[in-house]
Order: sequence, then structure tokens, then C-alpha cells
Amino acid sequence: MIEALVITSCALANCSATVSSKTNSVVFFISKVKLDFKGRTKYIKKKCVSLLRYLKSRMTGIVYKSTGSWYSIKSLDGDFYECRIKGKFRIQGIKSTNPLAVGDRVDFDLETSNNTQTGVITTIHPRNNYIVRKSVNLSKQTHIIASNIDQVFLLITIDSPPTFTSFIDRFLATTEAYAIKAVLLFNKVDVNDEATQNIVHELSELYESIGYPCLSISALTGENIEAVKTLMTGKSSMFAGHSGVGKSTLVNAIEPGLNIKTKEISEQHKQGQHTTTFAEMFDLSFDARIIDTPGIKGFGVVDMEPAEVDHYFPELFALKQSCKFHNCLHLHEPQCAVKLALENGEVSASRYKSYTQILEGDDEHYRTDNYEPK
Ligand SMILES: Nc1nc2c(ncn2[C@@H]2O[C@H](COP(=O)(O)OP(=O)(O)OP(=O)(O)O)[C@@H](O)[C@H]2O)c(=O)[nH]1
Ligand SMILES: [Mg+2]
Ligand SMILES: [Zn+2]
Repeated sequence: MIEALVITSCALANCSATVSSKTNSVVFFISKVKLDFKGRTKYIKKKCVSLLRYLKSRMTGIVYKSTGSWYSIKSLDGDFYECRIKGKFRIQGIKSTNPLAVGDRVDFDLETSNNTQTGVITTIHPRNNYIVRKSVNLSKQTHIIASNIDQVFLLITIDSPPTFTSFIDRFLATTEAYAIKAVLLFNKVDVNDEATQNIVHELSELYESIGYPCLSISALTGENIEAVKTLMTGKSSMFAGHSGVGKSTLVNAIEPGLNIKTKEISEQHKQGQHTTTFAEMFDLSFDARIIDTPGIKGFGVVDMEPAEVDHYFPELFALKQSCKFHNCLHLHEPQCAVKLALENGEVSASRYKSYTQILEGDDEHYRTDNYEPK
């Protein structure tokens, strides 16, 4: 009688298993090696076959696109499968309108019906990070824009459409909260007049001084696109920003073969037309992945306690240790280093304003604020 048999590999790759006839159990691990049936008993063989069948139908992949109830998932072998979730599927701790987001790693089982193979998602792997915002209509609920990303590029245009500093700052506070690198791309520089270009310079100076890399680009003429590609190489990135700032145009400029749909902004309202409706990830030809996302209208930050908001404004946080009170919120406290720096012009008025708005839970301003120079 054999006590244990080790399956050291199998055709479907990355599985290994230990089968014990003594305990009537089959234990398997995921790793890479070769199947060995030597010395098997009938019983163990039967167990192995059913185990392999089970493993063969069980896949792991990454969500590339989500269109409501269906998810496009790329398996580890590189094939795409259309998958869905069966029954209730909740992720602990996150009340989001979407249970799964682009970038999520999932396990799924394959099913065949009418000669079509689809998948049923069974498990989501823990996320390294995610970008989340409050849903526009359901302010208590949140929407996960994308997960497991290395960096975010926030596309900004000054007036077609306008991007306000309150929006930029809310977005950056969220990337800080999840420790995701953020880069600011000032797009459409080809159409900027002198006054607009001055604002771009001023904002670039401000955000560079805080530590955010800034680039002035044109997705249309190709200006600085190579620099963007260099920053993207070897990483999974996401393009974010208001509708009409040129996210999809930039993806097309970087990878012309993709031909993603783009649309001119409305002349009358100077707003984009919400052309991209679902986030989608693309593999690029130079070792990079990009997630194109739908335009964001407003960006409500999620789950920030008042005492932690300054953690997500690096230049304010750096001053905090010089405040008289260790729990200073930099509002009306005496001997506050942040307020002092604000008076001296060392902290930008627009950044401080964004900070106080988040602190006060002021969720309306992110839709209405104007750009205000310091
Ligand atoms: N002049 C100029 N126009 C640009 C540039 N980049 C994009 N556009 C134009 O801006 C309009 C909107 O571009 P899209 O790429 O559809 O914008 P988007 O950010 O993907 O918008 P949504 O999908 O709605 O979120 C299109 O008419 C583009 O041709 C640029 O660098 N310069
Ligand atoms: Mg788009
Ligand atoms: Zn203070």
C-alpha cells in the first residue's frame, strides 16, 4: 500500500498535489512540475483524475474590462474569457457599486454551453491597491475605478474642459492614501494661448514642488509622448481625468493600432461627451499596460478621518511636526506651522483650501470650484 503519492507536475502547469491513501485526502499546491503516477493504486488514480479535472476547469486571470455583468478576463496563459459572477459576491469591508474592477486578479471556473466556453468567477485575490471614488448619485456608495496599479496619470486641461485645483487635489489625496504614484499630464498644450500656458506653468511649478512629476503634452501633435511612454515602461498605469481631456486620444497616440473611440468636446459647454463608458486595460507593445477610464465628473474622497487628511497633503504633513499641537488640524489652533506657511506664501492657498474642504466633508465644491492662483 502506498502511503502518499506526489504529483510533481501536470499538463496544465503550475499545479502540484500530494495524495494520501491513508487519510483518504487529496491536498494540492500550486507550483510548476511534472505528474508522476508511479506505483499508483486504482483508488489514488481515480482521485488524481478528478483532481486534475477540477484543476483544469479552475483558472486564474486579470480583469481587463467590465461591462456591467460580464467581465473580460485574461488568463495566465494569455487567452481571454468572458466571465460573470454567480450569486452574491461581496468583498469584505468595501461597499462599492462594482464588486470587481479592472485590474483585479480572480479565479474562475470554465463552463461550456452551446459550444461556447465562459467562466464563473469564484474568488478575488487581495488587492495591492485601488482607486476609489464616491459614486455620483449614491454618495454613500463608492466606485472602484481600477485596482493593482503601479501609477496614475491625471490628465488635466485648463479650459477645454476646465479642470479645477479642488478636483486635482482630491484626486491626489486619494492616490496618496493608497500610496500610488501620481503624474500630472497637462494635455492639449498645442491649443493653449499665453494666459492658459501661464496657468500650466504655475500649476506645474506648484505640483512639482510638492513632489508630483508634471509634463506638458499634446496627444494630438505627439509633444512629449515619448516621455510619457518612458514613464509607463514596465508598469501598469491608469489614465484619469474629466471627460474630454484626451485620455483615449493619448492611448491611441501611444499605441495607434488600438483605435479607441474618441469624440470632440461640446463647443457650447466646453465639456466632454462621456465617450468612454467602461474602464478597459490594454497590453501595449513596449512592456506596459494602460487602463483607459471613463471621464470623472466629480471626485469625492472616501473614508478619510479629519485627523488623517493632512497625511495626504505631503507639503502640509511635512510642516505638522512644527505645529504646537501634535493633533493640530491647521484650522484655528494657535502656533500652527501650516497657517504660518500659508501666510508667508510657502503653502499654496488653493492647496490649503482643498485641504479644508475635504476636512469639512465639503463634497459639493469639487464640482464647482474655479482655478484660483495662489
Ligand atoms: N487640440 C487637441 N485636442 C485634443 C488633444 N487630445 C485630445 N484632443 C481632443 O479632445 C477631444 C476629446 O478626446 P477624448 O480622447 O475622447 O477624451 P477622453 O478623455 O477620452 O474623454 P471621455 O472618454 O469622455 O472620458 C477629442 O476631440 C480629441 O481629438 C490634444 O492634445 N490637443
Ligand atoms: Mg475616452
Ligand atoms: Zn497646524
